[in-house]
Amino acid sequence: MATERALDRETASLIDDMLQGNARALARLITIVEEDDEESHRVLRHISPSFRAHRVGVTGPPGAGKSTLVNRLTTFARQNELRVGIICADPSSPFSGGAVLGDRVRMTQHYMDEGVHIRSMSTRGSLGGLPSTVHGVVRLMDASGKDLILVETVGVGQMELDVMENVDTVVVALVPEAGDDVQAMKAGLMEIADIFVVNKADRPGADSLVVGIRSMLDLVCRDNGWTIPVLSTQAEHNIGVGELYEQIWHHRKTSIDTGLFAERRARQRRDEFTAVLQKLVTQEFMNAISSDHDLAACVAQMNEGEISPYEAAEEVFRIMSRKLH
Ligand SMILES: Nc1nc2c(ncn2[C@@H]2O[C@H](COP(=O)(O)OP(=O)(O)OP(=O)(O)O)[C@@H](O)[C@H]2O)c(=O)[nH]1
Ligand SMILES: [Mg+2]
Repeated sequence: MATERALDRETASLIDDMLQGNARALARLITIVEEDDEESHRVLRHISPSFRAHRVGVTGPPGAGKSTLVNRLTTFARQNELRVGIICADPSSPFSGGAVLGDRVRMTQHYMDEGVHIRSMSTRGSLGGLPSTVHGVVRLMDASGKDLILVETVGVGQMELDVMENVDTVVVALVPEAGDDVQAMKAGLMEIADIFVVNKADRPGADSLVVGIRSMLDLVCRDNGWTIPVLSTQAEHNIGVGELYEQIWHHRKTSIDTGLFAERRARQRRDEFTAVLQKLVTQEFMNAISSDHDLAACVAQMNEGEISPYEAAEEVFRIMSRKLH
């Protein structure tokens, strides 16, 4: 299979440089991994199997102040001499209204800092979809020696929720002016949040939103040793973000102590394994179909409506399994 081919010399030396912390090598490897093709798999196979960094997802509705929070959290991390990786996932979505430029403006102070690597990613052009490319980029950032990786998504779709399934701590940011959309969204976000933040607490309605979220949380009590905090922040004015920073590390420590951390990482590894395996198997089967007479005939029958897609898939699977044995 093509993925078994060795890395070419240039990529191998990029990996060496990246492992030494070279930012240009990291940026180039991220570009390779974003392509989500065979080369990308080859790169990721050479990366450590487990994560060193703590990975934090920051999600919430458009304009909630996620990037401003990420920027402030980065400042705290840098004060503690941690190296930070930032991924702004899908900034080109119609929901976030050209946030790439905005994110750059909000994070200018960190753009010049060698201890911070910022990457904006779009879902477009990625075969495996946003979640798998984000995982790959997180892996690279981790391998390059980052201590804290912050992933920002706009929490609206399944893809973004999938990204959040693959971090260690999920921060959900909401804002007081939240309308009905956010009411609906809150239910989905409720399931995944480890920490709630009511940002823009300088606006009216913040206190009652905090109370509202707390009472919703009382209803969905998760008996896992972690009480989900509901914090209020003013990211713009750097108020309350210190506490958020503390709570992130507190969540890490508590979930390590209770065993949830290891459980979560094991589940993520299984999911990632299944996703990669599915992709490889599908690819291999598709290649086989185009070069094998029996398989092609079976698919042609399905195309003509003579047999059902279920029948065809099962028949292809049967023929392939026989070949593999
Ligand atoms: N009043 C007020 N405004 C804030 C606060 N925090 C952020 N903002 C402003 O809210 C706007 C949106 O902030 P961003 O950080 O870009 O929000 P975002 O959630 O990353 O936005 P998208 O990525 O586009 O979804 C900016 O104009 C910020 O300056 C706050 O605490 N109070
Ligand atoms: Mg943003």
